[in-house]
Amino acid sequence: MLHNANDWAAIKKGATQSYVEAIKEGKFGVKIKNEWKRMLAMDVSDVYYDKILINGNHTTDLKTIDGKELRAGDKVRLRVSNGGASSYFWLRYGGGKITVVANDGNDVEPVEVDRLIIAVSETYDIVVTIPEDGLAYEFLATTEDRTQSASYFIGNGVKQLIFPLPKLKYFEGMKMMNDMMKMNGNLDDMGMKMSLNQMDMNVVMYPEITGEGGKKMDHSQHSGMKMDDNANKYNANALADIKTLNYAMLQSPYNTTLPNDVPVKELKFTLTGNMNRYVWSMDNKILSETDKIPVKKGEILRITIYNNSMMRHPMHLHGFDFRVINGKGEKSPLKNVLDIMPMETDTIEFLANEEGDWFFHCHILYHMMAGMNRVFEVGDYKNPYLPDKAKAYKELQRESNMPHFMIENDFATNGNDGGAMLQNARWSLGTEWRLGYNSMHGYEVETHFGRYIGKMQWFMPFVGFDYRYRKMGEDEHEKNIFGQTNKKDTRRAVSLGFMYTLPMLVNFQAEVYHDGIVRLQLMREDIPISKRLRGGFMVNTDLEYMADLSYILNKNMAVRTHYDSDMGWGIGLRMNY
Ligand SMILES: [Cu+2]
Repeated sequence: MLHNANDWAAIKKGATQSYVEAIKEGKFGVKIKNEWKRMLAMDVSDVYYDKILINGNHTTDLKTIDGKELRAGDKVRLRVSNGGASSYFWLRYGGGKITVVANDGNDVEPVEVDRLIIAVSETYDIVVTIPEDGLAYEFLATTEDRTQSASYFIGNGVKQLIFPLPKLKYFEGMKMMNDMMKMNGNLDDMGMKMSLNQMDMNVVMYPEITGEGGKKMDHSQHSGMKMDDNANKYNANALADIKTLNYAMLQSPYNTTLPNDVPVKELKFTLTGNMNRYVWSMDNKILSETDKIPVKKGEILRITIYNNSMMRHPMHLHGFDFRVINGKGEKSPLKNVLDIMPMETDTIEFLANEEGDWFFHCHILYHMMAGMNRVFEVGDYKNPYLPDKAKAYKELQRESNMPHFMIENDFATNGNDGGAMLQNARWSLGTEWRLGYNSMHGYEVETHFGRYIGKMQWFMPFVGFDYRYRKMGEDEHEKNIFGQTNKKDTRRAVSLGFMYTLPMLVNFQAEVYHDGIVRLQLMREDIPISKRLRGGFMVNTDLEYMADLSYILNKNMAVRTHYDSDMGWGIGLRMNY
């Protein structure tokens, strides 16, 4: 749904990455290479929200605690839980350092940082200090895409604001993705062993770490560190004086080792998915394509997760805290949500000593609903509230692969152009129509039912059904470039074919009809010319062609003008849902 709609969310956030914007920044080559590798615009967070709230308010003043007025030197402990559906937040404080003392409800050895990012559903307990009387210091939560924030002012007096985070350098991010993305859609870490959020490729987009676009920051004070030093290329803490929390810095105050005399079950998962169709999975399988994973009660489950997708995923486990293997040995920290960035590999382990069906899922709710989940079935438990376990699991599988529907139509001066689609993670039922206002222009409806293949889902074989009616003159007939002719006014045809996404995001479609007629077609929609202007084209071997331009007005409307070989030139209003 998110990605079948138009680019309204990106337009609202000022996050579009169109050709015009790329040219202005001298990054047109980067944009073209990005599309050559079949990637859409960089997407830091998919969804646009109108407002960000802390405890229900956009701005909050914390002046007293338990009736006692806050004063200089007071330490305030905040428990910050990220209750967002899909947003990560940067947490920063205007009154000095932030001391992290607990994570996901588990104590950690206090660690002092300048900032931290909190993943969806993570919890951090932090301590901040009021440095001076007469000021109220801002604690600011900013969305990862830096377009929204909410404030919490701690102390009494004049509001002391913290500087807002500068706008992301999207084209730098795009360049980085171009380097990482292989032509086959897999990611290449270029020899870096990435884990625990220590290397953050996104730093290339952060002006406060890597400088304003183009010019590099002066890092001469970091002796022995060169900018092109591959080992630290994405290490935010090595690149700048801003200290950012990562999971390697978390240490439990207690010994968290698991018993060494119980069996260990090792599991490996690869996080998979693709932006183009917004399908998210594990090992390229969604929940509805997998069974529950049986675990014996009392076993240790050790899980290694590799993220081979382009987005970060906050993986959450129900029922247990797990140890994060982060180099702290006996004092490995306990967590129940672990954010895994693209190309990272992380290992977690826990003692499965509680019977039950335990959900393990990405906590970006849109990914969860897309099927990026598994269920661990620990022991053979009985739950009086769940008499039919098999049926309950089927229901969960169904819910995590719900079909979504979209429809659009261009009400134009030369006819109606439109389409409708019903899709889930694998299957697609789509129909397109071109309805002229008279019989010479004709009516055409094409329906395809297909299945997407592969992790990137560039390939979709389908069966099709075409209906077209066009009143032709006496000696007129339609002839394609293969010399095959259609003499009939009315044509009903069944076909077999496939769609394939070519570099530059061009869709190639090949189709053979039951009467032997062959049709090849090239098509691209939504070419991002400028912030709101989109172009598209279609050519096929029936010698039909179409070109269009549309200007996005809002989430559901665009003004569209197009030229069609059957119906000529037209202008209209395109509605999409
Ligand atoms: Cu996810």
